Amino acid sequence: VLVFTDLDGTLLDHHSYSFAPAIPMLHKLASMNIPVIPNTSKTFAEVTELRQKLDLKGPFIVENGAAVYIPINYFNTQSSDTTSKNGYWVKEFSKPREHWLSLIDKLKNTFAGEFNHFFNMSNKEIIAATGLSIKQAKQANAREYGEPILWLGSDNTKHKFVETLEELGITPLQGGRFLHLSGQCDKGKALIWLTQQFQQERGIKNCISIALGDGQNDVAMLEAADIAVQILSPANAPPLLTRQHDVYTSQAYGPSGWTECLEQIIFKHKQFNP
Ligand code: 2M8
Ligand code: MG
Ligand code: MG
Repeated sequence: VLVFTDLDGTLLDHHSYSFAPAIPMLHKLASMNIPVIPNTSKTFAEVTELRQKLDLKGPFIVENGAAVYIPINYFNTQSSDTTSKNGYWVKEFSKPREHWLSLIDKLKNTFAGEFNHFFNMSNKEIIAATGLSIKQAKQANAREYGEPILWLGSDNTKHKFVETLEELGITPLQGGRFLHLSGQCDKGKALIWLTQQFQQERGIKNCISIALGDGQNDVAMLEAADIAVQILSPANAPPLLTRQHDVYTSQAYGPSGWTECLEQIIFKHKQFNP
């Protein structure tokens, strides 16, 4: 069993970024040897700090599926499609940030004054938009692959902006606060790739994946997993899924809802217990 989890609005509270209500369940999953794999819009810099606080030692997925980081020697063999970087094996699914920044530059005249984006924002502006601390705001801006866009204009112009991108073959992903621009990657593709790595490594065909998320950018991950958990969010309506089976929806927000649904799943699938 593998647990793939979104962070903002899911394992972390949308406003306070606290994960306190999830601590007992994190301990329980650790005692059951079930890896908890962050699958998030956040950057490598943000996740490496957070996973220490969460006491997670395994792989993680950053910037909406743009890259998978596996601690070196977490698996016995390195997959040939990964590179080694900063103590991790890295599988990349997106072009670098610069690519998306130059594309955004080309759209600036057509959508003048309608949006701002992280590269162009001061730490103060990022803090005002997110409620992060200055250190966290810098880590959030240390992006390798994609670019978060803060929409200032109307829903109508935002819709036109998304259409323009889609005509260029780009599918932006909507997070709790920002529209994320990166390559043809999403949290679902990254989940599938990493699940295959676990299966090859363990010589088994059917690792059960559980995915938890609260936003539109989690849909691909929730569709790709064996069990999907929609976490209730104060910021947006639950993500619309096409699948009907093995879907749980939390009653509580964020980390409380995270615990609530994992308790139900573990109770229902008693075979998960060692
Ligand atoms: C951004 O991600 C969230 C994910 O839902 C959003 O779009 O609202 C990212 O910039 C991330 O790096 C940052 O930590 C987060 C802070 O709320 O916002
Ligand atoms: Mg979220
Ligand atoms: Mg997210």
